[in-house]
Amino acid sequence: MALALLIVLSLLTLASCYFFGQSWLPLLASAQGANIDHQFKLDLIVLGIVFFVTQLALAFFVWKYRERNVRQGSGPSPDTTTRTEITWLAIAALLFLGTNMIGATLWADGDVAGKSAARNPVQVEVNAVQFRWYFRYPGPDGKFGRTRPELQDASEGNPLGIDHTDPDSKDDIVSSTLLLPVDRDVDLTLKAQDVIHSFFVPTLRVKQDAVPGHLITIHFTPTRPGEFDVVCAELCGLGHYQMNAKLKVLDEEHFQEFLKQTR
Ligand SMILES: [Cu+2]
Repeated sequence: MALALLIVLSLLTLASCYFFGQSWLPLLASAQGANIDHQFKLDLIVLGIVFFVTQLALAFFVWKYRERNVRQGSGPSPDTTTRTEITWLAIAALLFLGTNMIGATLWADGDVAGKSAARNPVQVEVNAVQFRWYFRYPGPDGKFGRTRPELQDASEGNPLGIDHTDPDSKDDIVSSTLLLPVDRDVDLTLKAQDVIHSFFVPTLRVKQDAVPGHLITIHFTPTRPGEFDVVCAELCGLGHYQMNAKLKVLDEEHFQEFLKQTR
């Protein structure tokens, strides 16, 4: 029986390592995504080695310490066990803290905080509302017009509650598709009208919660023209499954055309 367990555990471990060794990541379409993919792979390799070694050790010990007539008191002393446990705990803590700290730096890279201001970023305000996305561009003046919650009315054609008496709002563009130019820095400001949503574009490796009452900024550079999925990654209500939109990454010329046409 112990031998059977040894074989089954070893085979399961090898099969898991084989499947996790395949590439599961979607197409990469942003400049920052390469670092995130690298971090994913690093985590997978480090934790994969830990998984492989511990599972094989488990299989071996199941077999080695199988039930049989053993002399009492021949096991390791309690002192040895405590020392081994402390060592393992310290290694595990180092591993998790280490990978977390690298991850935190990567996460901070995607946080705008004035980072891209000097490079003329494309500004878009992302509005999440059960169960739709609205993308607002500031227009040629570069300023978003004022919004007022009491003016929000999708049936009146003003889902964001834009105050049309504000001159800055005159040239604002609202779109249900996110259009962005390729190879230019993008600053998104995330807003939520009702509950917490999560703006997720797998190909950009961008995922950030949109929280009511907060303006959350993220930053990235699309590197590949094409059409990609924008989904909500936070269970936000009954219609959560249909809360998706399209991201179209265009060359600069077509992007400028879109801005002109919709004005
Ligand atoms: Cu949602």
